[in-house]
Amino acid sequence: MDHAADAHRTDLMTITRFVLNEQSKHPESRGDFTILLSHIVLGCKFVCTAVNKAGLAKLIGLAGETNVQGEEQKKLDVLSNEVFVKALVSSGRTSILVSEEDEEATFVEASKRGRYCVVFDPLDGSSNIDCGVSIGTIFGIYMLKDTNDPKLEEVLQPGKNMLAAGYCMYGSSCTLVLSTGSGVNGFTLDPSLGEFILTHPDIKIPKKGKIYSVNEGNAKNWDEPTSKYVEKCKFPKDGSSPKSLRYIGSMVADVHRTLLYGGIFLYPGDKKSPNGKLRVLYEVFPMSFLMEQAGGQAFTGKERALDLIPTKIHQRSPIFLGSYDDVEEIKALYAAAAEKTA
Ligand code: AHM
Ligand code: MG
Repeated sequence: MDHAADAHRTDLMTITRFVLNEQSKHPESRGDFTILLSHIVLGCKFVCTAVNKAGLAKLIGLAGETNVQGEEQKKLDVLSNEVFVKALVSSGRTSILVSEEDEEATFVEASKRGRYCVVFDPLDGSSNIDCGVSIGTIFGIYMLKDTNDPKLEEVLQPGKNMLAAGYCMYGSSCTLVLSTGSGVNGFTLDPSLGEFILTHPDIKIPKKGKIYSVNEGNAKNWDEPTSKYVEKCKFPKDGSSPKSLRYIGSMVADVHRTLLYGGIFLYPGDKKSPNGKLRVLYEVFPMSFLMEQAGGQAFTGKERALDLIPTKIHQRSPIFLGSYDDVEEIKALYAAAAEKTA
């Protein structure tokens, strides 16, 4: 056994230690957030294990079929939703849950209620499961005003009111990226310990990037500012090099790369889908929160993304997020277009 290596491991910063440290800066806190987060972390570990086994689905039975025990196999996204709903309810710290998988919000029964509302996409990018591409869980957390009388309005709030946001990426490693409103930190699951370890402290997105990320198959229906922007990425007129295109089609993976390497991720509205595809509460807001906390920007084509006030829980919005300077350019193009039509 390598005792020297083990000795190094005693000062590992696990996610629980990290959040406890953060909480100790707020003497009034009662440890509720740490408990809530530990339940989210448990959900992520569970889904990570299930995703890793997905490639063996042929051996253990495909979704919709029955397995050897005669139980019906659940699709991974359905399973992930159940995992998170159960983990969040049993934390005793939540009152309202909004999941991409559930049409209606879940109101937690009175005996298990707590101070938080969690909005989440349990398994985003699930169309990528069968080919083993990275997928992820996205979440945002709001604090309730009144635990005795939770109302849907508590989650129909602008993203800037979120207390915390994060995602977990199930890729070549399992990475959890979290912000509690004072910077962004990344943790990687150490499978031998079963713990998320701080591997990416205080993530800052480069001020300008060399990558743009968008589904160009929709270009035919784009509006003028988006078309002009992408044209500029490919044929810059200021003597700079063209940007590279990277598009995985899995928001967590595309945003994770953007956060670490810089650049811009776009899911614009278009003639067919004026509000784009991505959902405000559990896709656009958490990712915009993280981007801003890392020094980047997030814009809807009209306003700062985190200022948007949603009126429906599954509402969609166009989104442009990433490096500060890159988002500044697309903002300028939308401002110019708005001026022309004014
Ligand atoms: P989903 O919530 O149904 O999985 O869809 C969301 C995903 C995102 O992960 C990704 O950014 C986007 O859809 C890709 O969409 P498209 O295939 O239209 O490019
Ligand atoms: Mg999704």
